[in-house]
This record gives sequence, structure tokens and C-alpha cells, in this order.
Amino acid sequence: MTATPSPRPRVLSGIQPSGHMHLGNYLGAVQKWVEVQDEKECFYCIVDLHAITVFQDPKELLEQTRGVAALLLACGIDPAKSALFVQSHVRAHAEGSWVLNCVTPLGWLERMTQFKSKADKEKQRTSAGLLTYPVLQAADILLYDADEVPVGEDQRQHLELTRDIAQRFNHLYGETFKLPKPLIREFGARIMGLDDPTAKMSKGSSGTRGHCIRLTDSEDEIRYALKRAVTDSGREIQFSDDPEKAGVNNLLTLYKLLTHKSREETEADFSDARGYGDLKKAVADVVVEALRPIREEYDRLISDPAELDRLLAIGADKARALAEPKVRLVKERVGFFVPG
Ligand code: ATP
Ligand code: LTN
Repeated sequence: MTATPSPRPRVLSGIQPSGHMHLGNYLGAVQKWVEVQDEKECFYCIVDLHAITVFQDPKELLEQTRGVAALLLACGIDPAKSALFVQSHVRAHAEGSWVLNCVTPLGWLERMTQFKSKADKEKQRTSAGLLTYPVLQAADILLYDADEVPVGEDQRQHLELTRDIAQRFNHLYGETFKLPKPLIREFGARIMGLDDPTAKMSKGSSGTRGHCIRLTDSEDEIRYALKRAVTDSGREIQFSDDPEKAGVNNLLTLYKLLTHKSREETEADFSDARGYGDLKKAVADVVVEALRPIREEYDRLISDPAELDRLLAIGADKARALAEPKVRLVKERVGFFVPG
């Protein structure tokens, strides 16, 4: 008797089309998305519904949505292997999220650190959407019965909440959702700002020159940011958990992930270095070389919006094929009259 092959694990993740994709997004999440495409069934979502939880200029949002799609493809997301789609093209996300909002206690949302940090800055203008943001994220994941969710460290709490929401729904209405697992890498899960190694590299701060490296930055911009990267007054070039050494640790992490070397090989490459200047120069060389093909492919893709739209339409069809029947089941479970 031949054993039936076990189905491939299903992977889902998302990225916001707000601001410019940076090395933190790439190394914390997208590099992994590309790696798992061959052995897993992958769904990658450009989360425009999430992006508008803080105001986005409509023209820029539209441009960024195509821009992120082009960058993801340029990074190696292969539309023949993975479904790449725009969240608002699949209505089930908004519908599912409403139902999940109704099973999520307010207290769970008020505890989210991302909400607290984003809401604090804009107290008067904080939208209700910013509070319910992680519920929409839970819908993104649960509607696909995703097994694994590759994300950066900052999303760990949202993933825990997703599991809590799934369990609560299952408890109230019967077994409906699978509990997904976060996939968070040991190295690269939290790339820090080059100008301040105590703060996560973020799109929000990308206006500040020298904070982050955008995937579309020119060679000059990359070298400028790395030359000025904040380090410490020592000389030792080794991985370390010491907060004082966060800047050097961050630079070594960039080097390690972009060269695909081990921790030991990475440190050995700098055993003869004369100081942090050598490290910064070596990291800049590696980043420039790694981003060059991405930028070239991005330029090619972005010049053909019709082709991008065609690929995104195919992705949305693949996504709907899973999300629509699932949201139908959710509606039946809660007792809605679902027309046949
Ligand atoms: P912002 O920080 O400006 O709110 P973001 O870049 O975190 O935005 P997304 O674009 O939605 O928001 O993130 C996409 C993915 O990139 C997520 O999995 C997130 O965890 C990851 N990511 C973002 N910043 C970093 C970082 N500095 N290091 C590692 N991973 C990151
Ligand atoms: N909140 C995530 C983006 C996101 C996401 C998702 C990630 C929206 N939906 C589903 C994984 C799975 C962030 O990175 N800021």
C-alpha cells in the first residue's frame, strides 16, 4: 500500500504597502518567504486594509501597492509557486474580520504593544481601525487555515492573539479554525535602525536619512547610511547580547544573512579587522551587491503595470478559492442565513 503524501504545510504572511520596503522587512520576513516557496504552499498578501488604519495619501497608497508587489517579485517571490495578492481584492478578509471582531474582547486589543505605541503618538486621531488591526490580521491568517506565519519579532504578540481568537471562536461555535504557528528566525527577526540600534528599523522613520536602508536605495545612499551607522567605542567584532554592542551586532547580522554564512564564519571574516570602519565597509559592499539585482528587477517590473496587475489578479483568484468557502463556513457557524 502506498502512503498518501502528507499535504504541504500552508504558509501565509502579509506586508503593508505604506512607506518603502527596507532591509528589516527583507531580512526579517521576505527572505524567508522566498526560501519556503519550494516546499510549502504559500500565500503572500499586500495588506492595504491594514495600511489605512493610519491615514495614507490615496495616490501614494495606489503607487505603493504596485511598488511593493514589484519589490516582492524582484526579491524572488515566484507567482508560479506562491499566491501574491492584494488584501482588498479578496472581500472575505473584511467579512471574516467583522465576525472575529465580535468574538474578541476589547481588553485583549488594548493590551497590544503595537497599538499602545502607535496610538500614544496620535491620541486624538487614533482610528478604531488601529485598535482592531490585529483582528483583521487574524482573519488574514485563519481564513486560509495557515500552518505557519513567517514574520519579524514585532509580530509575535499579534500571532499569539490570533491563536487566542481562533480558540475562542472554536469554543463558541465549534471547531472551525486551525491554530497557526509563528515562524520567527533566530537571526534577523529584529533588524535595528542604523542611526539608533536600540530602535527597530521601521518604515515610519524612513524619512530620517541614515535610519534604514530601503531596497530601492542607490549605492551612494547605502554607503552613506552604513558609514554613519552608530556603533560603540570598542573594537571587538563579535555577535553579542550586550545592549552596548547592539550596533555592531546589527551590522554582523546584516552581513551574516546577506552572505548566508554561519555565525562562526561571519566572525572569522572580521578576526583581522582593524576596527569598525572595516566592518562598515564590508557590510556596505555586501548590501550593495545583494540589492543591485533586486533594484534592477524592480525597475523592469514597475515599468509594466499591466503585467503586475495581471499577476496580482491571478494571485487574488488563488486566494479567493480558499478564503471564500472558509468565510461561508464561518457565517454558517454563527447562524447567518447564507443563500445557496
Ligand atoms: P512599521 O514598522 O513602519 O510600522 P513594518 O515595516 O513593521 O512597518 P510591515 O511592512 O507590515 O510593517 O512588515 C512586514 C514584515 O516585516 C513583518 O513580518 C514584520 O515583522 C517585518 N519587519 C518589519 N520591520 C522589521 C525589522 N526591523 N526587523 C525584522 N523584521 C521586520
Ligand atoms: N501586521 C503585520 C502585517 C500583516 C500580517 C498579516 C503578517 C497583516 N496581515 C498576516 C502576517 C500574517 C505587520 O507586519 N505589521
